[in-house]
Amino acid sequence: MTGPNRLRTQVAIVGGGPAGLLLSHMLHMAGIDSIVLERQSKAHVLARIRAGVLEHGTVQLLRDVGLGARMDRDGHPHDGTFIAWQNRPLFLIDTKKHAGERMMAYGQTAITEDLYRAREATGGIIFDQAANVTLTALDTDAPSVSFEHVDKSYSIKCDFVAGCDGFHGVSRQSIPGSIIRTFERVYPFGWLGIMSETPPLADIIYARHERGFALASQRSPTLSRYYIQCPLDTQAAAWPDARFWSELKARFPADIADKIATGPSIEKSIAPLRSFVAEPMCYGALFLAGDAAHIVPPTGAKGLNLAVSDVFYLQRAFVRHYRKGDDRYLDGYSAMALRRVWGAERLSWWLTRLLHVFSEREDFDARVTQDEFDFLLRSEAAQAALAQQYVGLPFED
Ligand code: RFL
Ligand code: PHB
Repeated sequence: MTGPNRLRTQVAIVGGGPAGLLLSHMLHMAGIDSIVLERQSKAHVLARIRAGVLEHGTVQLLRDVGLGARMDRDGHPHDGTFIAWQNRPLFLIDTKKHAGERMMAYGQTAITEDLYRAREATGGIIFDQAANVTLTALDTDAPSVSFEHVDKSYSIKCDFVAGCDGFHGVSRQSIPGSIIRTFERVYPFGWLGIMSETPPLADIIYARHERGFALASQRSPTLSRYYIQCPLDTQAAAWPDARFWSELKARFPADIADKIATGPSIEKSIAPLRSFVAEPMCYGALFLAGDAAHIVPPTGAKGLNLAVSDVFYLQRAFVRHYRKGDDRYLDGYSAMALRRVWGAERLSWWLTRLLHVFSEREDFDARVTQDEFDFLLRSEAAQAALAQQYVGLPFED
């Protein structure tokens, strides 16, 4: 190991997922330099299959920063998401009608590819396979980040550190325990997801059935994404494709199940469900964004969208700092970001409770949940409230 090699940048960004790459791209557009440190290889980052549904604000922001071309060509805009509840009429969370805005099905994998391409085209510095990333002197005016790459060690002097390294990253853990407070809820089930090269259903549909929750989603006209609620100890190997398809179809009404085109899966994985928030989202020169600060269960499709809104607030704060010497947005970053975070946490928690089967739930709770859905079917006001939250709250000025 040689080094340390000394580097200097304005913003050191830990994590090269969507939050870190988008921040780096937006800072570059504003003339602010950054270095991105990513633990995994680029191939690994681009192979991860995750989110698929973008809020209107996310779509607009990606267009505004020059990342809209492929999304507008290949993404699938839609008027909302359906809920197929066993023995009840099909219900649409109608974002077009109640919020005047549409959503977009476009995969996180594709967004990450678009971001990598944009950063590489403009000479962005991304160290992938960066090992032992360590944040130091965060509460001083000389913060730094050290790491190892290939057979060299490096130390970056910077003005700020952006912690965009996801739930398992080092950034949040670098905040002293006496400063940070965390809030958590774990759910007694996960989602088993598959990707298949089959034409998807025309719409995104959440299914609520006594056998458990299921979801039909999409990535392209020839690529489908499906999920089923599963026990936490489920092994993907115990779910050969035939078993998955038959369980999936059993959870949808027969007329929808008949339209699901089956075929070999090209990916199969299990994700546990968790709600988590860390407060505050900053400490000295460190600012957290995305999954590094908060996790939502995927039921509301909010995780990636929250990462994008955090990045919007954070880049604006850095731009004000460097251009105008105005730290109002930096000082207010955590409080402003957390207002949006808690809104999404509440919606994701509520939809998760509404749509999943909790085996330990008392009969009383099950009836109340049933009534919540029946009220939604009857009440335009409840429909509008859900649609406004699902489509995403506007960014604050
Ligand atoms: P990421 O994507 O986890 O990226 C963090 C990056 O940091 C790297 N890293 C480190 N780098 C350097 N040093 C370290 N010590 C490091 N530790 C970690 C990691 O390798 C990684 O590359 O976080 P980010 O950027 O904040 O993005 C968040 C989103 O990925 C996440 O919220 C969404 O995927 C959540 N999500 C969904 N969000 C939506 O908005 N809409 C959806 O439809 C949606 N569906 C989903 C989802 C997440 C899912 N899973 C698998 C949890 C569906 C699923 C199944
Ligand atoms: C997805 O397409 O992966 C997806 C869609 C809706 C969700 C979560 C994930 O709520």
